[in-house]
Amino acid sequence: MLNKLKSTFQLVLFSMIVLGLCTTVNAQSLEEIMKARGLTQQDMLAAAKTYTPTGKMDEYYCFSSGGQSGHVIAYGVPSMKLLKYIAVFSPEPWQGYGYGDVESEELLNQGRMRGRKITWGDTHHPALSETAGEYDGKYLFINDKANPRVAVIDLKTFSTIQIVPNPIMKSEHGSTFVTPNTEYILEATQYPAPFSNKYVSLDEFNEKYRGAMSFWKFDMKKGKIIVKDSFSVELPPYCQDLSDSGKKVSEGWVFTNSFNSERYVGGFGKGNTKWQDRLPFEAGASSKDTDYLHMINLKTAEKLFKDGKTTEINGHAVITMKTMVENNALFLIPEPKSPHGVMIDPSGQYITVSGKLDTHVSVYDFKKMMKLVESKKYEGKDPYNIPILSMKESLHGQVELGLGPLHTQYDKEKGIAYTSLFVDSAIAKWDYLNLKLLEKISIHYNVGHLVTAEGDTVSPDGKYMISLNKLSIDRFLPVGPLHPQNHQLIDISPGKPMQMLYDMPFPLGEPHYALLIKADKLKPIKRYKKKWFKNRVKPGREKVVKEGNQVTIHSSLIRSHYSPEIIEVNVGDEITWHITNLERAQDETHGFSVDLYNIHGSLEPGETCTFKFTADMEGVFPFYCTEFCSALHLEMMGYLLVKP
Ligand code: K7E
Ligand code: CUA
Repeated sequence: MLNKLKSTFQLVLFSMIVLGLCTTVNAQSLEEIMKARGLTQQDMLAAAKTYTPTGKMDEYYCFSSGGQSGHVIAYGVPSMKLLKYIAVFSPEPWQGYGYGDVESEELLNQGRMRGRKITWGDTHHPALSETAGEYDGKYLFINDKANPRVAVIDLKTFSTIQIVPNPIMKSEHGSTFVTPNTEYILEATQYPAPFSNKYVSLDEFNEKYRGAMSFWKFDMKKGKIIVKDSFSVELPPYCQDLSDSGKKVSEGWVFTNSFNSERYVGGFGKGNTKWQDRLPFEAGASSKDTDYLHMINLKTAEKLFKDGKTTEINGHAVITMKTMVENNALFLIPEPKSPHGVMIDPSGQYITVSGKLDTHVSVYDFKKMMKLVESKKYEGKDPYNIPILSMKESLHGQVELGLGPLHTQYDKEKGIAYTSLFVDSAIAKWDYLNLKLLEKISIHYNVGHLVTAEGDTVSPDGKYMISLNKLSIDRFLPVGPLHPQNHQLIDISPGKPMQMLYDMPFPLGEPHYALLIKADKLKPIKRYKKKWFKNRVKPGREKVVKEGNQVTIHSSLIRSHYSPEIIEVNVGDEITWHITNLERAQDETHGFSVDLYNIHGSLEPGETCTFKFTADMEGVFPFYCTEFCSALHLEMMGYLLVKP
């Protein structure tokens, strides 16, 4: 409260901080603003911590999954200013993604599954490429839970460069996570299904339905997943959930948790006319007290793959559970039931698992787990003959944090972690070495994932945390029954209580995970290089080439005209239209739309795009630049004349 500020001097000083001015501001007016807008001193501090004056840049990029939009969203932190929607699995017209541009159509076609083009994705977990366990700012990866695929995004251009469908999974979730030098991108199944594309009765669930962990080999130099060097490990039909790669002491191992190790298959529908006759999935899937944390030896799996100890399924190499077990490369450890989240601490030794239905968070000690593995001390075997390690002997300990613990992130300070509490609508700060709850902060409302600055690397930054909330209820102006979600920025500076700084509505889909990376690690380009495009049109070499019904247009554009401007073709002609933006000036993007043909492109400085379509409609079709690129932008147009 203002009256707590004892002297005018303090008020002036405070005002200076808030407004970031070097000169003395009018204290009276600041007081008036606070009064008029009902702002507290805390509010003013939060404003000062996030306000980023015009022209000033943010300290971090946040890359958030875009949920059902199939996109990824980038925004700046601490300002929470939106920067870009990166089109990945869904067409996006502004970026000219999926509207006739050959390159983007090619990408969307890479993502075909069983021959079908899929034009959306349910993105959950972004991962940044790492070198020695640190973000290197080069590539971003994202998964599609609904149609099991992973995508590669180049952070030089903030655009998607590859989509790889999973040949054996029917749904996935524990993806994307990378190994410490991005040798592999992990992808784990969610809902078990047969690896084949054939019908298999649910009566054969235990025998024929399977989970898996796929290891996509990534080539950092080429910026590409090398499909033929990638493989999967067969897993039991438990619903594998989230995954994480070991680091430092646990490097070479990979972890994924699971739910429904009961292998319960529902429910109402199958011969049951009343749902009361059988438990629905959710109840049947949580009847046991524990599920299984899976522990996979990646180094051994890689060797087995290279030695050809695999089975080919749908053209993809799969290592069976049997082979993995025979080679001491697959283990299970009980974990509190229906967990969600397995996160490895910066040292690689401690693994945090939260059971949604348990108030405790369990901290496993990798060194203890390895002792059990090395001494072959097993508590038993699961129905697939996989050795089970003792939970008690693997645990470092458990801490009671609150209701519905989900995901964990780490702090710069040793031993400090943050865990989201879905049911409590809070985030707990706790000490996972000494197993103590330290502090809680309320969020609004129902947090899923949370992210701290570089919080899943070997050296987290602390400073900022973002709570990725599922509900926003009363935080924003109402927009009908479908509310935006709410990203809340929280100050986690050491030695002070956590402070809520900012609410950002997230209006595109339900984001799950997000990552925060230091802005200076990224080096995005300002214009495309000529040599990247084989169909580049040199100025003065524009032309239209007709061979039968094949029409190839080599055109260029620069403020404020297309060359050529008039194109005459016959109905049925097949058009290949190469367009080069000759601009060198920063941010001088031109658009390209052929009216009524559902064609739209974004020609960024130096870029060449190719559009392919059949001129199957007779008539007159203006084409024009859709970006307001200059004073004569409206004049930047031409005609496509299609003769009968
Ligand atoms: Cu918790 Cu898909 Cu990681 Cu949603 S997931 S929140
Ligand atoms: Cu180019 Cu408008």
